[in-house]
Amino acid sequence: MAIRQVLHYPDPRLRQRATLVDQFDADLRVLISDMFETMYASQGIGLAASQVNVHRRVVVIDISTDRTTPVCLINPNIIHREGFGEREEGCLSVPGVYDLVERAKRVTVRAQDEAGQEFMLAADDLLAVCIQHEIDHLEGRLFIDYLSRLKRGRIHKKLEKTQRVAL
Ligand code: QAP
Ligand code: CO
Repeated sequence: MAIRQVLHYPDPRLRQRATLVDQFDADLRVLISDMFETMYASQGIGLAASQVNVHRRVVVIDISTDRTTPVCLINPNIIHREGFGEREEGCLSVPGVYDLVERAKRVTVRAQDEAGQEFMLAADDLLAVCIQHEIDHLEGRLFIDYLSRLKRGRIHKKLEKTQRVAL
């Protein structure tokens, strides 16, 4: 197990589209366990493989407060959406930035587990939002893409600077 480095906006690698997982092997299991470890260590509720610079369709989520309800989605697809709601989002790749985003209130997702077995998951509220947010990462999309140009410009300016300091 290892904590992996999380890419920060505006790193262009966050814009890469992730490809389908077709090998359900030991490498995949290591990736998944590292992703959970990285997410738990940074107090996150969701992490996509894209954020640790692995451009494969893998997502881990745990929205429980006691951190005991891990959910892993491989090759996830939203097959049903219902309703709309606005909720404050953040992202480990956009540290210190939180803002409201409108998304579907309920989703049904079809995915594979780490053994390649297909399953469906119906989610609402925070879990539904988190699933949509993480699947966006696999497409190279970030929650700040839904904000106004003005807000995005400010976020870009702020994080571009801290990125430079970090190098
Ligand atoms: C996505 O985000 C999400 O800025 C997961 O300094 C978030 O886990 C979906 C985090 C909210 C729905 C609602 C962000 C940790 C964690 C930060 C996260 C930070 C430390 C974000
Ligand atoms: Co995120």
